[in-house]
Amino acid sequence: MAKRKLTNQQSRRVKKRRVLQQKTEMPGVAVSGEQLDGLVITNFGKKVLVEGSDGERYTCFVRQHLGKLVAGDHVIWQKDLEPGTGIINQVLERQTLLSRPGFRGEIRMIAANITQIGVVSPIIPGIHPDMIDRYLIASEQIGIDAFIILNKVDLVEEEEHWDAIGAVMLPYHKMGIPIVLTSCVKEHGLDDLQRQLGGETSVLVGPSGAGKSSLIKTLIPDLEIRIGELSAATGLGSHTTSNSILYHLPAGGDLIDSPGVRLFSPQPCSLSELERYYPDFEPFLGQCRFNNCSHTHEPGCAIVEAIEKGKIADQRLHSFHRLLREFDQSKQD
Ligand SMILES: Nc1nc2c(ncn2[C@@H]2O[C@H](COP(=O)(O)OP(=O)(O)OP(=O)(O)O)[C@@H](O)[C@H]2O)c(=O)[nH]1
Ligand SMILES: [Mg+2]
Ligand SMILES: [Zn+2]
Repeated sequence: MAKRKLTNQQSRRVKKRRVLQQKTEMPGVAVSGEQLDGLVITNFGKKVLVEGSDGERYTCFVRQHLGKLVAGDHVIWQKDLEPGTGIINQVLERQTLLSRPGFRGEIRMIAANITQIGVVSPIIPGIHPDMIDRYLIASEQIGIDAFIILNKVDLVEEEEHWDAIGAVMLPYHKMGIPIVLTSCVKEHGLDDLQRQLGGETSVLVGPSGAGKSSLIKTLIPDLEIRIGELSAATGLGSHTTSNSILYHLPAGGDLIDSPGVRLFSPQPCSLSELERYYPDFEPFLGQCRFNNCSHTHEPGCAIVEAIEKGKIADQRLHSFHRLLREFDQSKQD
């Protein structure tokens, strides 16, 4: 385990370095027809909003063979005749990509070249550990870090509620995952959040209404104006987020806002791979009576025993079982 962790950490560092390198390698000076480097701010259907190395935004067509693009993509593009427009000729290799399976099994991209995932969970109506676990698994699959934002702390009315919140969050705390408490209404926890985001390219994920866009608005004071500019460029409104959008943070780092997802799923994987994404199971793995134990109904299951002794939280095995069933189902489809 210790060895694997080290390797994971190393690969995270390498990925982060590559993302940063790709950014600093972007040359400047824009001349018409010249191949330029750009950063995809958002994809709005047939066109893509690109930020050139001059800091200006350009509405670009995408050459058909390139497929879909997503916020965070690094591209090579050229200016078109009409001012403020361009054509994307190439997408640079993505160092990281967060995606999810769509309804028809197609891949839906959420953000590219990210170095960490911020899972936003509103405290009210309630924290869903299943949802948190799914994003933690995705971050492990991609090989980047994750942290948790508990938003809307202003809505907690009774002190006792905090005990319940503490109990749900304990497994994550023990796993060493950073947890930030925020309120957009009371502007609480923003310094902590800023610290967590500094120098990284992060994506905020979580259910619709969690407050992802609100958090970004509180972090970027002049955002209202920029959202206006963006809506004008894309023709989209600015309420429920429908496409991922990249923002530069005034204090450093980039932050990608993503549309709320009702039920996010990580990439389907085998039982033994899934076990690896539950570091709290690790001390007990290999101790079940059957070596292909699924930790559901088998006698002599060391994981179930650890739960009975309070060494693993119930909620974790619950999310594990749900994912196992879901992955089995997807195999049969
Ligand atoms: N009380 C309270 N309300 C909040 C807080 N943060 C956001 N809200 C409200 O929650 C609602 C949803 O906020 P959004 O920021 O649009 O949520 P979102 O996660 O971006 O949602 P999608 O774009 O649909 O995925 C809005 O009415 C916000 O005003 C908070 O800290 N406290
Ligand atoms: Mg939003
Ligand atoms: Zn077992």
